[in-house]
Amino acid sequence: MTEEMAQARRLVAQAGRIVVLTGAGISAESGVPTFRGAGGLWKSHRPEELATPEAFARDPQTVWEWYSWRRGLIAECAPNHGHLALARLALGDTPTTIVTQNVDGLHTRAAHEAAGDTDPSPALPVEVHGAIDRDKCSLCAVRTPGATSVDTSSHASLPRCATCNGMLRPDVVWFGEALEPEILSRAFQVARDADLCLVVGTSALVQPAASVPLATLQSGGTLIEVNIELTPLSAEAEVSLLGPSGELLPELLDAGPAP
Ligand code: BJW
Ligand code: ZN
Repeated sequence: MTEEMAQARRLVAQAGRIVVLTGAGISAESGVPTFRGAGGLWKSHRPEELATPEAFARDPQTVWEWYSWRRGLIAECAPNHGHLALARLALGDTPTTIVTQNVDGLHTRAAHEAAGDTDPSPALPVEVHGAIDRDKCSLCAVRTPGATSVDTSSHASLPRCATCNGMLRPDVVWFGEALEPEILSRAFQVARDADLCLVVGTSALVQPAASVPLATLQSGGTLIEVNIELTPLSAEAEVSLLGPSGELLPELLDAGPAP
C-alpha cells in the first residue's frame, strides 16, 4: 500500500460525516464515456450544439439522436467496483451522502445491489444534473415517469407532453440552466456538514457542482481526490490518489483496520 493510500484510509476511518462528489470518471470503467479528455463525448460533439436549451430549440432531432444513443449505451452498462464501494460506505456506520453530477443512474443501481434486501436509501445519490432515463416537458416542465422511446427519424415524430403538447426532453441540466434549487441546496448543506469530502472522477470544471468540495473545506473539513489525473481541486486536497476509481475506491474504503 502506498503512503498516500495509507493516509487516505486513516482520514476515512477518522471521519465523522462524509460527502462524496462524483463525476463522469467514476463510470468510465463501466463503459460510459466521459465528457472531457481522451475519448470524451465533447471530442466529437460540441456541447453548445447539444447540451443547451438553445440547441434543443434549434435542432431537437439532433439533440434527441444524441440522447437516444447515450441511453442505449448506458442501458448496456453496469455499476463497477467503485460505485459499489461507495454504496457500501454509505450503507455503513459513518453517515455519508453521495452527490453526483452523473445522469447515468449507476449509483442508484449500485445502492440497490449493495443493499440487497435492506434499505438502499442511505446510498441513493443526490443527482444535481438530473437523470438521463426520465423525460420532462420543455414548456410546462411536467416530468414523465421513465424514458419515452424516441423515434428520431423525423421532427414530427419526436415525443410530446400529454398535458400541453410541448416537446418532451431528457430530464437533465444543460449549460445555462439553473440546477434544481432544493437539490443544489441539499448538496451544499451535506458538504458543509461533512468533515471529509471524497472527490471522484470529475474534472471539477463545471459550476456550481465543482464548488461543492469547497463548502466542506470552508467549514474546516478535508478533501481526498481520486482521479487518473490532477485537476483544479488537487491543490486543495489533503491526498490525491492517482489511478482508476474502480481499483482505488475498494482499496480505500473496504473493511480492514486503517494502517
Ligand atoms: C477518471 C477515470 C477513472 C476518467 N477513474 N477518474 C462560474 C464560473 C464559470 C462558468 C460558470 C459559473 N457558473 C456557471 C457557469 C456556466 C456553466 C459552467 O460551469 N461552465 C464551465 C464549463 C465554464 N454552468 C452552467 O451552465 C450550470 N448552470 C448554471 O450555473 O446556471 C446558473 C443559472 C442560475 C439561474 C438561472 C439560470 C442559470 C449548468 C451546468 C450543467 C452541466 N451539464 C452537463 C450535461 C448534463 C446532461 C448530459 O449528461 O447530457 O453535465 S455538462 C457535463 O459536465 C455533465 C457533467 O455532469 C459535467 C461535469 O463533467 P465531469 O463529470 O467532471 O466529467 P469530465 O468528463 O469533465 O471529467 C471526467 C474526469 O474523470 C476527468 O478528470 C478524468 O481525468 C477523470 N477520469 N477516467 C477516475 N477511471
Ligand atoms: Zn407540458
